[in-house]
Amino acid sequence: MILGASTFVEGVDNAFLVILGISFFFVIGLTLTIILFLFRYNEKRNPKPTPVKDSITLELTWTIIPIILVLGMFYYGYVGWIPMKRPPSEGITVTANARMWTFNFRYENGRVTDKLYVPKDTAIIVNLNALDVLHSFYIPAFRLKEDMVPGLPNNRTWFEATKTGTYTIFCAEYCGLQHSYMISEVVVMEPDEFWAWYDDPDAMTEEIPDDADPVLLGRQIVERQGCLACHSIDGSSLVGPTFAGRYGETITVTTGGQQREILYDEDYVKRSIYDPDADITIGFRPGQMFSYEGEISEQEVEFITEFIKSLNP
Ligand code: HEC
Ligand SMILES: [Cu+2]
Repeated sequence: MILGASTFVEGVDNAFLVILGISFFFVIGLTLTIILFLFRYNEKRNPKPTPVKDSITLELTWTIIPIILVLGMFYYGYVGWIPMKRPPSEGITVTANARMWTFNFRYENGRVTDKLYVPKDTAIIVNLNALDVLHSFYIPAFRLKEDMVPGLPNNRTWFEATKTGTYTIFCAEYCGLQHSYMISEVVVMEPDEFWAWYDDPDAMTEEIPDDADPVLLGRQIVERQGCLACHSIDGSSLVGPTFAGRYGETITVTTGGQQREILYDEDYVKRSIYDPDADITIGFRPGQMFSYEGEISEQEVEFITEFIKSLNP
């Protein structure tokens, strides 16, 4: 079987192999029977058909055997599925946020990352939080897939990784144009390594050094937040307008159904981030971008503004 690294792997793989085995048995068995009958009972060899009527043996055979097979499939499927539905009460809780088209992960100590870092052999309870549309949290190596439904209370899943390494997380629900870019990774570490990472004070401090380059910081935020899935920096239009060469221009937007001219300045960038549907850029659709209020601070908006400014020729 392909690489597996969680406690669910055995249950899911067993169910899969049992069903696959039964399917193979029937494909081969039925094909051989068809071929055999083709020779044995063709018109030349067997000119007079003998109808079979009321064969209790036959009836019982094709009732009982399929029942056993189907219940067998059910049994393996059920045994593999039940642990997924029973998250343990002890474990590390992480909140996975999904939005078009990125994941991020928030830990109980406030740490936010774009990859999911977890310790080996520990139960991880994942609260699933979809901020815009339906997404699905899918880690093939863990045999884990759970829909992320906006507004669904208690939407969660859990897993326990059994091998260190890096495994892919996919979004498995078509969620718009750049859906195929909605990929992240889960990094499984040894527990002591994980706790060192988790408690790392350097990673925790939000303080920004005085000599940090605001343009670079802005770029990092824009990359981390997944803005570039919708906004190019080379002048081309994606889902949203490009960031390049717009700053300081007078642009046309629709505000409350009325078209108006407006200056693309710091206030406009801020309003676009916190209340995207207030001014709709001409040629683009409302309802595509969702507010980042509460996720992007005012200071971060300033860095983003500096970054957008830097894209002017
Ligand atoms: C899902 C796609 C999507 C994502 C993700 C997205 N935006 Fe947007 N954005 C749009 C669309 C569509 C518009 C144009 C419609 C409107 O004005 O609301 C827009 C408009 C804007 C504008 C006004 C641009 C102009 O030229 O008029 C700014 C500034 C902006 N977004 C910044 C951001 C930032 C910063 C992020 C990341 C934190 C981001 N956007 C993430 C789709 C997106
Ligand atoms: Cu998605």
